[in-house]
Formats: sequence, structure tokens, C-alpha cells
Amino acid sequence: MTTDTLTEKRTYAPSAETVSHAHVDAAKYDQMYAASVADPDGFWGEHGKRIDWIKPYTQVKDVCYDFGNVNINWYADGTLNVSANCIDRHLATRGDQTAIIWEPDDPNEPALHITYKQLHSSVCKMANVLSSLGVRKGDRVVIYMPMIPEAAYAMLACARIGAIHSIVFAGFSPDALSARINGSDAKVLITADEAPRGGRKTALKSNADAALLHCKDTVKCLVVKRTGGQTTWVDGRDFDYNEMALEASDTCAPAEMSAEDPLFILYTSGSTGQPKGVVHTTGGYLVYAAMTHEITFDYHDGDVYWCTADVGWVTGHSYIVYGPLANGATTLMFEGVPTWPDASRFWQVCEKHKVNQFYTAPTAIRALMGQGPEFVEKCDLSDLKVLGTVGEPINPEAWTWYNDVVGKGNCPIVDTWWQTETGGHLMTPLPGAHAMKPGAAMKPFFGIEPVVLDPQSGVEITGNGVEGVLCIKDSWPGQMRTVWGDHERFEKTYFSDYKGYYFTGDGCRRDADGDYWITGRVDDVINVSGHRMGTAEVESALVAHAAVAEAAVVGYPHDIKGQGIYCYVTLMNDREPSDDLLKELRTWVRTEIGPIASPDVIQWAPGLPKTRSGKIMRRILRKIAENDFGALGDTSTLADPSVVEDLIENRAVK
Ligand code: 6R9
Repeated sequence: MTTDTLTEKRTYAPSAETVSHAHVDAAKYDQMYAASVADPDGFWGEHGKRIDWIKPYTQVKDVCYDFGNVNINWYADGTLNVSANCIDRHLATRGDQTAIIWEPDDPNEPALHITYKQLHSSVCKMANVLSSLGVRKGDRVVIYMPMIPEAAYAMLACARIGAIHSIVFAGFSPDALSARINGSDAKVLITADEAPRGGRKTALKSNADAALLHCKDTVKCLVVKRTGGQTTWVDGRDFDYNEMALEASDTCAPAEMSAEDPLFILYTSGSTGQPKGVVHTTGGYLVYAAMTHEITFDYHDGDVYWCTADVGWVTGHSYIVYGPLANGATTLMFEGVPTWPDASRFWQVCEKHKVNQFYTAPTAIRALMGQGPEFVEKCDLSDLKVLGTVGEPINPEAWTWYNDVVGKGNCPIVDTWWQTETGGHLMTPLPGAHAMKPGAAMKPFFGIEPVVLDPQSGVEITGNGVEGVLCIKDSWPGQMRTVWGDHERFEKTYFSDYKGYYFTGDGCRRDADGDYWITGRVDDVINVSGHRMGTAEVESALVAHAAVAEAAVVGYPHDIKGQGIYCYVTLMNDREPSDDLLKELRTWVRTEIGPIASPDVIQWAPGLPKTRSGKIMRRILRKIAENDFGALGDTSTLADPSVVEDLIENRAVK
């Protein structure tokens, strides 16, 4: 992957056609942005009205960023129900409109069109089933599901009765699943028999069984039928969703929730320790998800919108389920993968369902770009209006291919920069308001005040043509509120390095025109195919293997994945490197964390470069992994410089 964003000079102004139907044009953006930062209370007080409140709020923003006392509240005295906002309030006007189009993994299986009325009845049934299992307001429910409509029903059912969901991506291993069930002390786990993906099946229920061995025996398991595949059954613990749903009532009164009651927990990787449970609350999150969905994608009534993410990630939460449904949209849920049965699947689905807005990740674009344009060209993509990307910086080649081959030069590309922590988009060009630059996140969304800080001094760097770490000056309604069960960790991670700001963990450049480019993580988090991974997590999985004495993990540039996982492994004295051991370690990490953490490269390291105080010098390991030996920098603080020569000499071939 050539990351030549520094030399990238092209700009693409929005077409007159795009501007003509955009919710927000350049003048309106300027006016709204100025208003949003000048008077956040007034601005968000007004935009909070885009959702329905049971008891309207009288307070808007109540936020303290002082380290030791961080406290974030929006609309705190208002009450609402998120599921009623996503379903019930649309019933009178669009009850028969499709809410969810479900496209199965196998193109020969029929797609489903689920109307708002049907969504209402299914969500109520699921809510009643959960209640009958003893789930009450504030209880946690873990969801470990394929991309099937029941995953969305489960989320909305939790929201309906005030339970807090925590989705675990179906690609995570039983160990990762049990850690998350225990971490939130969940009462119920919702899963399915099997998850079909790319023509293969993952045995989700078997994984759940393995996970539940390490959980309290009071945890109940609700099993949705997807394939009908054989599963083992533990009486008294396992419950058949489909059977229970037949009996359950299809109405369920939505619970009245405070704006600051938690809506969900979503575990995400950080630079240290185990993944942390990011907590989002109901009111501000929904306002922000809905508003960004409508404005970023320039969504209009009647459009068909498709985000290819999985509901296991934040993108699936905000931009498959909550944002679109709060807006009464038609949102497409896809069970499959971009390359099966072949590399035209995305485009066939766009053609089949006349998709208007399409939102995916750079890794998928790069993978498809490599297959050649013919897979795109044979499909009719004339309904596409806006394209989006998310998850990692997009390299200009991939951007250009997306723009030219997929969008035929007619579709603005919204390069949306945001995080699990931010709930929704923080920076992106808006279709009818901004010119685009390939690879740039361009402009802040309303209410977002990005600042570029000097990484060492923490002093704000003003002016244009500057680079540093990216912080956000003030709060916005979609911001995370805490780390589940560990508010101190929340403050330490995001508010301690740069006092008075929210620290994003990303680096960024503000170019000569004042536009923003994300340069990637500045901490020990790597981004593999748009999935966030803490190098510390992979390291702790490796050292848990009996043969491993020490391990250091870094990211390196990977053509398709963006970053690959490069592991330096020091073996115990009595163990010898071998191909078999290499395979074993790879499988080991896959079982400890999940297939997404599979090491791309393992290099045997007789020693790791360390400072005299014993700190591993990751900067050097990153350079070796990148094949950039000329730039090793200062190695004078190394305890034993010969370690580096050995690593360079025996660098693993990629
Ligand atoms: C939504 C999501 C967050 C990290 C973030 C950054 C990277 C996301 C990006 C991007 C450049 C974009 N990232 N979008 N980098 N341009 N458009 O991906 O959340 O999984 O928490 O990852 O992803 O490094 O800090 P999450």
C-alpha cells in the first residue's frame, strides 16, 4: 500500500446535482458549525428534538473534562425509549415501509423485507422472551450472533425493556466471549446455532457452550435458529428462541429510560491491558447517531441505505441499526462477505436492492480493487448517490478506484473518521458542502472542535500546515460516558495525557487549507482490516503459550489489511523454533482471541531490543517490521545493540 497522502494534491468539488439535493450545503455548514461551537446548549437543545422524548429535557449539556472529575451528561433530565424512537414513532406514517432488508450469505436464499410493523412485532416478542428469562431494566445481555435480523431485534428488545446489550463479534473466540460475559456480569447470552459466512459455517452455539463453562452457572443462553444445524443442549440453561417467540405476545410497552441510562457496552481494544467496555447512554447517543446518519450520507426518505459492517462493531450499532432506524430509513443488513461467491457480490447486492448510499471499509475496497474492475462493471450501480468509508485511513489508490470505478465519478465519498468511543462521525466531508481530497477526513461535524497538540508538550498547535496528536476540545452528545465498571480507567485513558481535552489516540495533520488528515494511531493500537487491536492483547495471548518466554507485537504495512500483525517471539530456553511451532502459535492466538487476531508474521527473536531499564523499544521493532532499517533512530539507549543486528539479519520474509 502506498500511503502517499502527503503528496496527494487533488480536490473534488461536489457536483451541482449533489449540492442541489443536499441537506447541508457549504453556506449552511458554515453557519451551522459556527452556531454549534458558539452555543452548544442552543444548538443541541434544538437538534435534540429530532427524536421523541417521553419527558422533554430542560437541561442540555452538563460536562466536566477536569481530570479526576470527568463527568459527561447530555439531556440529563429528559426521558425516552430508544426502541420506541427506532420503531413505534414510525408506525403511523411508515408502518408498511421496509425497515430492514436482509440479504443472506447465500445469494440463492431469498432476501427478506421487514416492515416497520413487522419489526415492531418481532422486537416486542424478543423483549417479552427476555423478560420471561428474568431480564430487567439495567441488566446486561450479551449478544453473539450472525448478521441476521434477530441480531437487530435483540438490540432493540434490550433497549425496549431497558436492558444493556453488549455485542461480541461472532469472529471472537469462546475465551474472548466468556471474558466479556463475566466482565459485564451478564444475565443472558443470545446466540444462534450457526453463522453462515462466505459459504462456511461458524459453530456459534458450540463456541457459546465453551464460553459458558467459564461463566456463572446462572447465565442463561437463548438460542436463535439460523441454519437448523445440530447443537448440544443444556436443559435449564438453554432456551429455544423460536419456540418461545411463537408463544410470546407481540406487544410490549417501552420502558421509560433516563437520557443518561446506559444503552450498550461495547468492548474495544486500547494500548494497555484487556479490552475495555465502552459505555454509551440513550439520549445523546441516539440524537448524534441519527443526525450524523442523515447529514453525512445525505439520507432522504425512500432511499435504500447499506452499511456493510457487522453489528459486532460500533459502525454496525450506529449506522446499521440505531441511526438509520431512528430516521425511519430502509437499512440493509448483509450476512455475507464481499468476495463470495465471487468479487461482484457487493455490487450485485447494490443492483438487486437499488442501494442509494453504500458504506464500507478501505480493506474491502482494496481487496476488491485487486480483483479487477470487471466485477463492478457488470452490475448496474446507477442508483448509488453517496459512498462512504470508515475504519482506517484510505490510501489514495483505493479512494480513486472507489470514486472512478464504483462511483463513476458521480458519487461523493464521505471518509468518516470516528471511534467506538465517539458514538458517531466526528470528521468527514459532507456530500453537498465540502470538496473531497483522497484520503482526508476533511472537516469536523457540528459541535466538534478538533485540536492538534504537540505530542510532548501538549501545547495546542495553531495555524495550518501542522501535524501532531488529535484531541477534541469539548464534548458532543454521542461521546462515551465511562468504561464499564472502571471510571478511573476512562479518565486515565482519555483525559490524563492532555488535560482538559478528549485524547483520541490518533495522530493528524491539518493541511494548508485547514483540512484534516488522520495519520493513524499514536499508541500501541493497530488497525487490521479496520479492526482495532491492542498489541498488548496479542502479546499476552502469545506468552500464555508454554513455549513462549517473551513476545512483542507491532503493526506493519499490509497491502489489503492496511496493517498486519508482526510478532517477535522469544522461546523458552528448552524450546527450538520450528515450522510446526510457528503454526501452533498462530492457531493458539486464533483460539485465545479469535481469527481476526491471527498473526501474519512470526519472527523468532533470541532477544528483544530493550532499554537499560528493561523497556522494549517498539519503535525499533516497528522499523524492522516495516523493512526500514535506515531509520532506526537513536539506538544508544539499548542495553544490547547486537540484538537489533540479529533481528535485521533474520528478518522474517513476508
Ligand atoms: C468507527 C471505528 C477507531 C480507530 C480510529 C482511527 C481509525 C476510523 C477512520 C480511521 C482514518 C478514517 N479510523 N475511521 N482512520 N480515517 N475514516 O472504526 O471505530 O473500531 O473504535 O476504530 O480507527 O485510528 O482511532 P473503532
